[in-house]
Amino acid sequence: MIWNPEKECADRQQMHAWQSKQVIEMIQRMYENVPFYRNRLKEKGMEPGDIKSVNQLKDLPFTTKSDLRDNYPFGLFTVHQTDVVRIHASSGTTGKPTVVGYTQKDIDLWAEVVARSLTMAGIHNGDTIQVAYGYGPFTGGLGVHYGAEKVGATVIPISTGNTKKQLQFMTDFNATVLACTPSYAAHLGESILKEGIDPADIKLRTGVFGAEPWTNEMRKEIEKILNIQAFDIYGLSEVIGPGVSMECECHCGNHVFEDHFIPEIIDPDTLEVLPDGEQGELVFTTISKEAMPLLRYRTRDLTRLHREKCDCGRTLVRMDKCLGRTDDMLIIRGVNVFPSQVESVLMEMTETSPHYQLIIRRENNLDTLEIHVEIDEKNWSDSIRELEGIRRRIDQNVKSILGISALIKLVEPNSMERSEGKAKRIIDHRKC
Ligand code: DLL
Repeated sequence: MIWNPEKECADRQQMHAWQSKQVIEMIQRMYENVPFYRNRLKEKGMEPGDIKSVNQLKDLPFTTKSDLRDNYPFGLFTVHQTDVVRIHASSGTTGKPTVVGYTQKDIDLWAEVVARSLTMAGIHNGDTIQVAYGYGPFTGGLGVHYGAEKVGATVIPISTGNTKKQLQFMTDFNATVLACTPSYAAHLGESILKEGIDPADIKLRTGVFGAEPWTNEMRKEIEKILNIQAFDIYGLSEVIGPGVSMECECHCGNHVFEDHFIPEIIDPDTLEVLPDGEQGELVFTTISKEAMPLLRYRTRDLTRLHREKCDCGRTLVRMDKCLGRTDDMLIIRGVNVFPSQVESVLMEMTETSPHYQLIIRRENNLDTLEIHVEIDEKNWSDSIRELEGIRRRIDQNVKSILGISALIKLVEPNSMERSEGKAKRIIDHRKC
């Protein structure tokens, strides 16, 4: 089923016309209400009347996370505080959080795009969805919650953590859908086995996982341990939260709800727009949000766009699975390394568990990469020779993918800290 066929299956011409109309209105609103945008447009010698079509987006100025921080907390709001019904915030690792405001219409729009997303994963009013994303300033919990209610599903708003209670609710309330980060899904899967729960008591059918990068190899692992079909949901608080894009049953990239969020891919160095199929930084312009619309917001996420026909019937542009951020890209001895590359190697091996961490140091002016890998319970051994065999295989596979060597350290099953939200995959001592 398709939640909103008119928008999700629109032909390109219709979509283009809709986007142009919305962009023109949005620029006008930004110019009138937000000094920051007014100044940025003036610096480019532009006025709202100059914008006639969405094709001119490429000539407009970008917005960055530091612009959001500089205008903390409400400097980019285009509406009066009396019209703002909700505020979310994401805490960065440093400095001030980024703040997002919503009018009632924005909240309704958010529920609509999440309803479209859940429907894309085959979720319906007969389902019971356990929402194990965090509820609070983070957008995961409440974002998925409202969309799930909109499709008529029964929501278990359990939030993150308390794994025993998660498993109790999952079995007692017959949850059919699990929504959480992929790393927490992996942890819940292994906890089912550890707690001695009969897999027949778990009725899960579908997983809606996102908020952090995860590879297709990790997908296979989670699907196996939970006996479900896993779908990728993408989003960021600045744009709205979860529901910016979603994977359909064809699993060939995430459909972007481009009638609300227009994506572009740029070269992060030259800032030029790249053609479809080329990898670069994802940029979003929100064209229907009221409280805090964003003009060409640089997400720092790296991906590609595709417009080939999808077998599901939707015509919405697709983005590839987003496997890293420009700020997660490690440069180690001059080589670019993403944690997702390491993940794909580890998840292809049967001896490793889905828990790993990359530790980077600088010693005598040389970068070193240490990879801590947790071994699967079945493969943990007292025999040094056996463990050394596993270590050597990981070493060779990592080297062939990354092109540099790393120090591989095997750690005991269940010894690494489990994350309930976004997993911390990198510890970079060079930045400490
Ligand atoms: O993580 C919103 C969300 C909640 C998305 C629940 C999906 C599910 P932020 O905390 O603002 O918002 O973090 C946004 O997380 O720029 C990406 O780097 C990363 N991210 C989100 N979804 C995915 C995904 C939420 N499916 C940042 N794959 C984004 C890879 C993702 N990275």
